[in-house]
Amino acid sequence: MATNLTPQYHKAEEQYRRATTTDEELKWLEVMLREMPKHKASEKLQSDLKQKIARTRKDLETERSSGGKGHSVRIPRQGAGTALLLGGPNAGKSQLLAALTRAQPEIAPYPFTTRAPLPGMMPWQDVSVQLIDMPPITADYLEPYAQGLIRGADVVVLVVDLGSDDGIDGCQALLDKLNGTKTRLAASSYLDDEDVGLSFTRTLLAPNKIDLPDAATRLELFHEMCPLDFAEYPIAAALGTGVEALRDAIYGALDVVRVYTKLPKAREADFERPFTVRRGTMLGEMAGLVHKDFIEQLKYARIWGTGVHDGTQVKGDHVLHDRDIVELHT
Ligand SMILES: Nc1nc2c(ncn2[C@@H]2O[C@H](COP(=O)(O)OP(=O)(O)OP(=O)(O)O)[C@@H](O)[C@H]2O)c(=O)[nH]1
Ligand SMILES: [Mg+2]
Repeated sequence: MATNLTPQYHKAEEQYRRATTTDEELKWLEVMLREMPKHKASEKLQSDLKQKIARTRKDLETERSSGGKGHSVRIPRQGAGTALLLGGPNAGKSQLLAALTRAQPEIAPYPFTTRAPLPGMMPWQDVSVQLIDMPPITADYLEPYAQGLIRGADVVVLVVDLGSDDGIDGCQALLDKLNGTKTRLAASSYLDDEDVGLSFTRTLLAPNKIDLPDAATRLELFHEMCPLDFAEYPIAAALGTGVEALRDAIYGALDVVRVYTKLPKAREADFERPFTVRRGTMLGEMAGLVHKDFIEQLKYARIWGTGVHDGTQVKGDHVLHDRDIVELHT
C-alpha cells in the first residue's frame, strides 16, 4: 500500500462517486489523477486511473453521438441523500417505495413488474430523502445503469422476500451477481484504495412480508444461509409494520446534520429549508453551499445550537452540529 493518498484525492474520489453525469465523472477522475502522488507505490493505481479516464472519454463520445442520452440512466440527486431499493423479483421493493413516499409504483404479485428506476421523496422530520425503486437484480439480469446508481447511492435498502421459498436464493443471487462486479454492498460505504472503481455501498437489510405465516422460519433460515453484517429491519411493507424504524434507519445511514441559516438582519432563521451536510462538516464548507463566493468571503459566523453559547462567534473551522442555526458574516 503506502500510496499516501491526499485528502484532496479522497475528496475528488467522493465527488466522482456521486457524479450524476459522465461529464462530471470524467472531470473528477482527472482531478484524482492530478492529485495522486506520483511515485513507485502508486504506479498501478495511476495506470488503472488512466484506463478508467480513457474508457469514460469513450463513453462520453458515445453518449454525445447518440444524442446525449447514452446507456446510463441518470436521476438527479434530490433531498438529504439517496437510498436505492434493491432486491430479487417480487420482494416488495415497490410496495416499500409506496409505504415510505407518495410515489405510486406498480405493485403486482409476479416478478419483473418494475422495468425502470422510479424515484420518490421520503419525508423525515423537516427534510426528505430520495428513494429509488429499482427493477429486480437476478443471476441473469442486472441493468448496466444499476451499477452507477448503486455506486452513487448513499445507502442501499436490500429487500428480502420472506413470502416465498425462493426469496433467500433470490437475495443470494443478487449478492453473487454484484460481487462479480466492482459495485458491491457492505455494512458501510467505502472505496477500495488499491483497486480503482471497486466501491462498496452501505446497505440496510429489510426482510419483508413478516406478516406471512412462514416468514419467521424463513428469516432464521436466511440468517443461516446468508450471514451478513448489515443492520437489519424486518418489515411488512404492505401493512406498514416496521416501516417507521426503517425510515429512521435510512435517514440515520446518511450521517448528515441539518443546519438552518439566518440572515444577520432577520429575527428568525429560515426553518423552511434546512441545509443538510455530512456529519463533521465545518462551517467554511457549508458556507460554500449557501453561496460559492462565501468560501472566500466568510469572515465569521454567529451560531446558536449544540456545544456553544447562543450567538457565539465562530470561524470557518467550526464543526457543525444537527439543528445549528448559523448567521454568516462576509
Ligand atoms: N403479505 C405481504 N405481501 C407483500 C408485502 N409487501 C409486498 N407484498 C406483495 O408482494 C408482491 C410483490 O410486491 P412488489 O412491491 O411489486 O415487489 P417488487 O420487489 O417491486 O417486484 P419487482 O418489481 O417485480 O421486482 C405484491 O403482490 C405485493 O402485494 C408484505 O409486506 N406482505
Ligand atoms: Mg417493483
